[in-house]
Amino acid sequence: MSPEHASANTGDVSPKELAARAAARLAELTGVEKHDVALVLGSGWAPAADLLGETIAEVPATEVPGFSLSGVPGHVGQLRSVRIAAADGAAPKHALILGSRTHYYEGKGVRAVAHGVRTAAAAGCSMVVLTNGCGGLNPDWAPGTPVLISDHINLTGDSPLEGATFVDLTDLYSSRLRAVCREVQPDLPEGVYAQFRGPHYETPAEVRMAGILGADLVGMSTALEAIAAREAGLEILGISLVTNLAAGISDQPLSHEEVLAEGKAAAQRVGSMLAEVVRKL
Ligand code: 8IG
Repeated sequence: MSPEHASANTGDVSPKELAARAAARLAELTGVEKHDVALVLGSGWAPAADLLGETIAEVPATEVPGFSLSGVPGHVGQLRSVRIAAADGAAPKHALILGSRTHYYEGKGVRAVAHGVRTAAAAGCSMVVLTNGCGGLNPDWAPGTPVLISDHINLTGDSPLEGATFVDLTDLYSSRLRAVCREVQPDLPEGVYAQFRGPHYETPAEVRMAGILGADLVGMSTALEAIAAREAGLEILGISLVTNLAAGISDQPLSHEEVLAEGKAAAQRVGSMLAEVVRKL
């Protein structure tokens, strides 16, 4: 193992310490001492990064302790620092864009899943925007519809927290931040997101089950990250992009290609919405 990648050997370090090391390295590589808001960009959201502001630095995730290469096509393994001009002459904000989400289904464990949001907190962020591409249960939500996450149902059977960490999850997806989104786009729908383990999509029966349990959206990310983000003290905004109707809601089978194509088509629209929201935060 080369010295540069010796950081991958981090089994002996606590998650919080590893995040602190990642934040320190990030500050070194980007030249940005403190970030204000972090964004995790999921399927279909990557082009939004270009609309947020001026890119100050872009760093391969593999150069920062605790991050590893993404195994998913369409997911970019880059960490980006973006300067966002403030709306009203106030000081500019610095956004940290995490383009390299580790999914639970990759089997790297919950620490790897939570590392991005923990690094964001260690880098000084007070908020995180968690985005994803997902399946929708509401037949009125055509592919390409952005939906605010109002709450989640964690169906992974796992937690990113260890030990007796009894964290309150009331108002996990900040109603304050959802209201900011509605200032930008008043007709934004909202819904409950169910995180399945994946990587397979659900069966139609599982989608019906999720609906009975109270879910409007089904996906493979976000809930575990939101829990870790809350524990790390971050305020959370969750936005899903419905890229397909969930299995059995329409009579079409699901394909990853369809998911990527829908994401691409919607990226520009949701990207400019997100940029406007972040300028208001
Ligand atoms: I994009 O229909 C995307 N991700 N679990 N189900 C689950 N994850 C998804 C889906 C979906 N679409």
